[in-house]
Amino acid sequence: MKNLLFLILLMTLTQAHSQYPYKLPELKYGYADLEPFIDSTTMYIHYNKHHSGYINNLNNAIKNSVDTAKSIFELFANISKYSDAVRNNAGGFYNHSLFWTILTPEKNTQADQFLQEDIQKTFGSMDSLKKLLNKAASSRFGSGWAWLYITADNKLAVGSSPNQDNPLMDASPIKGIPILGIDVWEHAYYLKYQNRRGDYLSAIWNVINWNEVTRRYHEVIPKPKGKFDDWKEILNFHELLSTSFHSAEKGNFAIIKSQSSKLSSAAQALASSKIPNAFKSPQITSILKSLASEAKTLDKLVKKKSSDKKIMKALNSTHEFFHKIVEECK
Ligand code: MN3
Repeated sequence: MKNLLFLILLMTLTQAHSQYPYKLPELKYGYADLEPFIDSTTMYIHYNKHHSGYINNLNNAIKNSVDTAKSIFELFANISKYSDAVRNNAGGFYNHSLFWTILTPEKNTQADQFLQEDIQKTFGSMDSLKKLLNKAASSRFGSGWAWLYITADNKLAVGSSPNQDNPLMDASPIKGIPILGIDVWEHAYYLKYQNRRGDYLSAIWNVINWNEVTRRYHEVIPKPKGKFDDWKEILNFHELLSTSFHSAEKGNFAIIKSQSSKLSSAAQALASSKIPNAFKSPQITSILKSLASEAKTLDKLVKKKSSDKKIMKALNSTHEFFHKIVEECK
């Protein structure tokens, strides 16, 4: 638990507005931007009336007390000693501040490789995680929240809490640092979905901001330093290659057909890049040349509208050269 306390301290430093007087955080999108999944009236009332109300009540509940000098995380760490007014409104302040950030109108946000792997390892797949979270949310009796959070031993976990409680509170049976929270109070969905909490829970996945969930994940579990962090050309090339290669393997050639010239340029850029001293060798230089030439061939095949079979062959060979480079760099 020592770790957790340290992290909470760190978060206190990195998160703005985590101390009295608490303020309504800026909403980074418009009230109507999450339509049709979350309607504009609900957003307006939820943010301006409910969230704002929790904040005013929290400020009133602690003004003229020593608690004005404490961070929200210090309040949570001892919340069982406080009145219901402080507990509910401190939770209401924090939970909604998190909630707005993990929603977005932006399409195609994604968990990064590390969070994806962790989700797979822990829950089996992204789909099972969504099912688990929806189950936690739909089976929460009355008002509350469903959470994806990180436990003190750095494991992902799913659970729910009543009212405005959250996993940061000492009083909570589930403990850890939340990275995704779903509000299942009726005020979050009733105008549009009425009693159909399940429909709200299916819809919300269309507006989850995985970039922000990933950012919060790495606030707790730092990204491992990769051996290629100082060689941006190889990272660039790898990103393009991995998206096109894996979908082509499954028979989907749309990505490689639209990206072959980009991939070829990235290969040329890689071949002429400054190789970090740790990896310099005549072999590397020579394989980089072959890689660039194979990527060029691949691009030509795509432009000539060659068969998928020929394209796959060139893509395979590009992929093999890339792995030779990675192996050489050990
Ligand atoms: Mn709410």
